[in-house]
Amino acid sequence: MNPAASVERTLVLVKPDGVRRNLIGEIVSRIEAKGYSISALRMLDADRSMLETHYAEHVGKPFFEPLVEFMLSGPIVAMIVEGNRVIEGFRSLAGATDPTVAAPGTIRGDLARDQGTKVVQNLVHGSDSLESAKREIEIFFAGLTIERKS
Ligand code: IDP
Ligand code: MG
Repeated sequence: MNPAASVERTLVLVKPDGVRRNLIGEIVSRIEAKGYSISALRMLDADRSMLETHYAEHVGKPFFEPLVEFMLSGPIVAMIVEGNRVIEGFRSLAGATDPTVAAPGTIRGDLARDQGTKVVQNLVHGSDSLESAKREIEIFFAGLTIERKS
C-alpha cells in the first residue's frame, strides 16, 4: 500500500474575521510550525448552499442563521491540512470554541475574544472527525485530485 494514501486530512477554514484581521499568515504559520503540511489552499467567497451543507449539524440552533450570515460576510480561506492525527491536532491548535475560555497558546485563546455578537467569532474551523473531514473537503475542494511529483 502507498503509505501516503493513509495520511490523515482535515479541512481548515480561516473565517471572515481572520481574513479581515490579516491573520491568514499567522494561522498558516502555526499550522506549519506544528509540522503539518498544507496540500491545497484557496480564498473564496462561500455561498449559502455550501455553508448550509457544511454546517448541517447546526441547522435549527439559535446561532445557525447568524453563523451563516457571518460566514458570508467576507472572503474565507479553505485549506486541506495533512499529517498523522491532524484532525485532533488542529482542533488542539485551534482551542475551545468559546475564545473567552480557549487556552492561551491556542489560535482562539491568543487571537480571539468575545465580540458580543450572536455568533461566536473564533477565526478558524477544523473538521471534527474523519467522516466530517471527507464531507467538508468535498464541499470546498469538489473534485480536486491531489497529486504531487515527489
Ligand atoms: P467548533 O467550530 O469548535 O467545531 P461548533 O460547535 O461546530 O464549534 O460550532 C460551529 C461554530 O458555530 C463555532 O465555531 C462558532 O463560530 C459558532 N457557535 C457554536 N456554538 C455557539 C454558541 O453557543 N453561540 C454562538 N455561536 C456558536
Ligand atoms: Mg464543529
